[in-house]
Amino acid sequence: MIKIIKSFFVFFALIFIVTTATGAYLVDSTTIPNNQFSIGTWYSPPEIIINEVYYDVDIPGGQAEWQNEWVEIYNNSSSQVNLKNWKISDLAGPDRIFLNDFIIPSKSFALITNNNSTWSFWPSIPTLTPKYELNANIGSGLNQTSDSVILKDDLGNIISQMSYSSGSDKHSWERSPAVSGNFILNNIPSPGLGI
Ligand SMILES: [Ca+2]
Ligand SMILES: [Ca+2]
Ligand SMILES: [Ca+2]
Repeated sequence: MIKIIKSFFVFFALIFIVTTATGAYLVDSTTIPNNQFSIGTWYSPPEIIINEVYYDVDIPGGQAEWQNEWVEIYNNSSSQVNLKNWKISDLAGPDRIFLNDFIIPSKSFALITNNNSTWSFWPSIPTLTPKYELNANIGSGLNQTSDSVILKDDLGNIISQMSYSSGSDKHSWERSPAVSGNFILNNIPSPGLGI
């Protein structure tokens, strides 16, 4: 009897040693060398919308037309956006780059002009409206009857653009309703505000 028990013990001990040594019991996963996975991120540009273009300047005192044109944009994204290194141009170009920080809070308007003299002509601009001076024409300057405004991100993707092929003295082109509407000729420009 003892001999039988010893034989069983030796038998199972051998099975244990063999299976452990070969790993037969231990392999429960598959490893594929040099096979790496990463989660891709789609580029989702922030939603910045050209909302108003003041192309036909009415400034008493003879300010140069192209110094005081302005473009109003709106950040329709859910977070603030810094437009540093973004670009704005007209149809003829060239691109003008926002070389400095240009931070627009979520759901807010912001304004772009050539010269900071523009702001003094528009006391209605809300105090907190972000304003950017290019110290250069918007592109080559906004023509009175036909031109485009094009906004590109830092990678050169066109984020928003509008074109017009007619104009009226001292009017702006503005979206009505604000942000979502089509452009209409507006005889009461509204920098920093929607209509
Ligand atoms: Ca103009
Ligand atoms: Ca132009
Ligand atoms: Ca406006």
